[in-house]
Amino acid sequence: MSQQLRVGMVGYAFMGAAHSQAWRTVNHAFDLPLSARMTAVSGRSEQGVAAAAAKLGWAEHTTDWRTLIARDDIDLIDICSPGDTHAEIALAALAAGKHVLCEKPLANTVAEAREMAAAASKAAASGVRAMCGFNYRRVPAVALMKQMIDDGRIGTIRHVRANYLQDWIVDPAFPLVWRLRKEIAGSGALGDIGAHIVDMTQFVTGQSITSVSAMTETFIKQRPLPSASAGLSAAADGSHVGDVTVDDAALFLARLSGGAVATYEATRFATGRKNQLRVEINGSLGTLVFDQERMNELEFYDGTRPAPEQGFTRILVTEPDHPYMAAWWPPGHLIGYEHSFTHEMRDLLSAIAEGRQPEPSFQDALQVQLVLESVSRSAETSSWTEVEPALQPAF
Ligand code: SOE
Repeated sequence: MSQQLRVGMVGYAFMGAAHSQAWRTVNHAFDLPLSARMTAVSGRSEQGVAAAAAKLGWAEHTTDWRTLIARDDIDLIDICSPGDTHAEIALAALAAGKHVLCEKPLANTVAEAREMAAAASKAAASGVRAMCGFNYRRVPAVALMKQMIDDGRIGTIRHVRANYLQDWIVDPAFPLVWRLRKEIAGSGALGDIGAHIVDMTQFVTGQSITSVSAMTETFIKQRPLPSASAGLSAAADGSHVGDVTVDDAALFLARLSGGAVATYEATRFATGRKNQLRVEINGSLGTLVFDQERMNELEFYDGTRPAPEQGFTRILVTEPDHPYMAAWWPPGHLIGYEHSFTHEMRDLLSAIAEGRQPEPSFQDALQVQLVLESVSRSAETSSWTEVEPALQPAF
């Protein structure tokens, strides 16, 4: 019987459900020295969190996340709550000697992200680990993309072209939910989905974004207040609408540390695109393309082949020697979005068991936060903006 790693999760909405599925399956899919135990989940609504515990497979539930941190029978805190809660919960958990998995983006501000990265670095000295949940790194086709770039298969990288397109708030009648309020979410499409393509492109290329030139747009400026409009009161004129205080779309040019040039687009107004994350990397010897809507495939143009044979090939990323795939089905049988979270938990449990730093670390996530902040500043000033380096903490 492997040693248990007892988990307490904060939040039980979309990411809480995705993480729960991963905690339920990780030890059935992978042979690991640590076995996850879903000890307790916390949420603000007693009725809601009780139902979530039963549905998602948590042994206990609470309405106060602080009780999870106070328990000596919980080893890891998994933060799946909105961005305005990440810093307080992570800092308390690290101070209590708990490992931390925190959903992306790490925080709502660079200041919070810095404090979290410093606390994680300090905690690491006593074997406490912290990781940020950029799950798309763990899609097998993305991991294969990184391997092929690292192996030089497309040569020197010239272009990075990354889009993350959604359309769930195109309807002006869609209510003013928490993701549309800066004080809770920190930013809009930029931090929610732009963070993913920033992290993914830096991960697969091994290059970091050094400067940006950006624009953002909020197409619908006011929206109806949601029925349970916590923290919102009707407008002074009695109307039940509220101001959208985040970006609906963020677009930016970028330069990367290894000389590549890049374009990024993150929007919630790409009508018809439900969750299309697409990254194309052009190199001196070839091109690689990942499209989340065809997430079991990788397109590869090998410019080193004899001219008559050149063309884009479609690699079906389901072979046992493809990243993570030996755990699943025979070749040609596909996996889904939820498997990236199971792979995330596999890598986190392995790192904890082996006493090493899981990636992306809070320091890696701080660097993403610095890019996001530079994009916002560039959009506000309509100017090219350098990305401040994420200096390692003093200890
Ligand atoms: C946005 O709606 C969202 O849920 C992101 O927050 C997730 O990170 C992404 O994986 C799916 O879309």
